[in-house]
Amino acid sequence: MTTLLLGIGSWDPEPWRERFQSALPGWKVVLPGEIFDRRAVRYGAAWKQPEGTFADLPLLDAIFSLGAGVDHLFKDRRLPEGVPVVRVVDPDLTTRMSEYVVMHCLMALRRVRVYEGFQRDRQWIDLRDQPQASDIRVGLLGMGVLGQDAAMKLRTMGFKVAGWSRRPKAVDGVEMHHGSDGLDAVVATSDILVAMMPLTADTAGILEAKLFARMPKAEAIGGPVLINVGRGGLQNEPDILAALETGKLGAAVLDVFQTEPLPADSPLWTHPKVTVTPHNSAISSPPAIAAYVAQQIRTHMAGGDLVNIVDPAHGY
Ligand code: NDP
Ligand code: OXD
Repeated sequence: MTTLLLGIGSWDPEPWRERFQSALPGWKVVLPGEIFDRRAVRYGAAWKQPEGTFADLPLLDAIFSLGAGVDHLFKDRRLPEGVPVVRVVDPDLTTRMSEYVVMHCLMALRRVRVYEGFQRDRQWIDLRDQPQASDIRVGLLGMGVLGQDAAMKLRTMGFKVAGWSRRPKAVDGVEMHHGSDGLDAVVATSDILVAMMPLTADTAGILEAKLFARMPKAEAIGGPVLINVGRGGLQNEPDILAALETGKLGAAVLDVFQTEPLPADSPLWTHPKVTVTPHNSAISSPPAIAAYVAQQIRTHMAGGDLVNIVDPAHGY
């Protein structure tokens, strides 16, 4: 029986199996460790799969990441070469991400953390100094599917938006920069810096002390704000903590971490200027993402092309 192999490491696989089973009637949906015919596996779908999940599958046609990112696949040393890796591009996930980014930019603009502190102390304080969104510059590191949607929605709220990509690109209403020279230009003019790019050999550790030192003072919002929704491997956590202490950063909103789940003894949990969320700024919802993958499988089996295949040479 034609088989889909689900390699899921950090989520409960059963809701995914159920969804795929109903999206692909007549298929067998199996998990690593179960007994199945390896020659029957035509497709794989993965989120943080156990190493080697997709090795020794002679008729494997494609592997689908169950998220937008694919770093979890490329770090598997036994990932079969030459099998296309497809990522998620889906409005459900994109919308969730933009909600998160716009919400945290608005919270920084309206000094929500400061007012929560006043409320805790029963203090009726009005800072009066209230910038408009149009006074605040948001820099988006990564201007792909997610960056471009967030840019459009941030502009609708009035923010000034700049973006950074690997290759030159034009995006309506956004001041675009690219390459290593372009990074300086974006960082130096971003009151709020949002990391929305993949973790690759080129981007690992990019959010570090030297970059924070180049951010503007952003006094209107109490200091520059870092938002990382990309990957934990982009950030140097001791540098973030040090920059918060010296005031190089005014606040950090972190959805992703070097180690996930974030260890209980991490000082990030309790830092008064840090917001921690559990890597859920844009969750992959089983109904939406299983439907997306199943549609691609049907198209491919009917002789059509897969879309949103990533380039292994660039790692995204
Ligand atoms: P895309 O591939 O559509 O966009 C990636 C962007 O990053 C592109 O603009 C690309 O540049 C840019 N980029 C990549 N490498 C570099 C580099 N070396 N220098 C400068 N820019 C670079 O990805 P998505 O927008 O769909 O997703 C982005 C990332 O968001 C994912 O890879 C994942 O890590 C993360 N994510 C996190 C989630 C969460 O819940 N926290 C949920 C979903 C995604 P170019 O345009 O030139 O190719
Ligand atoms: C993704 C994620 O890459 O959820 O989609 O991190």
